[in-house]
Amino acid sequence: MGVALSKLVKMMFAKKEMRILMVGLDAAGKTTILYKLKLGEVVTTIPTIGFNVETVEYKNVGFTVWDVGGQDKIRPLWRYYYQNTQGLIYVVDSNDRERIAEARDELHRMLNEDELRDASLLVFANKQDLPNAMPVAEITDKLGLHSLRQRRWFIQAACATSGEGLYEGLDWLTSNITT
Ligand code: G3D
Repeated sequence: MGVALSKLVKMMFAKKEMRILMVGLDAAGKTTILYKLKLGEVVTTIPTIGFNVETVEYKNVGFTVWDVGGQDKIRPLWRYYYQNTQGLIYVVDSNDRERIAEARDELHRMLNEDELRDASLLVFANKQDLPNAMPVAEITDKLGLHSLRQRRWFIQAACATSGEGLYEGLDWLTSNITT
């Protein structure tokens, strides 16, 4: 009885809608990742001027993707997408040394949002195929990941164009999401 009940509870939770947000600065490689994963049809919507959102529904999981950074006036609209978010994927262009500080600031700003308090964080250190790409340890340091408290996080080296590292990262995320 006890076991059956706990199984049922697990199944009910498995059916729960959940949301994964994938964000990062523009040109980090988010769209490339989304298409490479072949989860389904990617739908692009523009809820308001200058705010472009891509979504894919895969089973009971919704993936929502947009560019962080830029205009302050659209930021409050992001909150609409924070609800039910169990996983945050942050994509970084490992080759973009000029904007790594901006990428760090944007990441920490999002992590400070109350509704993302319990979301697990997966960072894709993307574009590892490029010869001048910063290695994972350097990106970890520059993003200040070690300073994160009470947050489950993981950084994965990736190359979105070849697909390398993508499934390893998602495996971690799905095993580390609180349902
Ligand atoms: P975004 O959705 O985060 O804005 P995109 O970024 O997916 O549009 O990618 C921006 C550019 O980076 C694209 O090039 C894309 O092909 C390239 N890119 C994405 N991932 C990788 C990678 O792992 N390695 C390399 N070398 N390039 C990558 P274009 O030329 O189409 O703008």
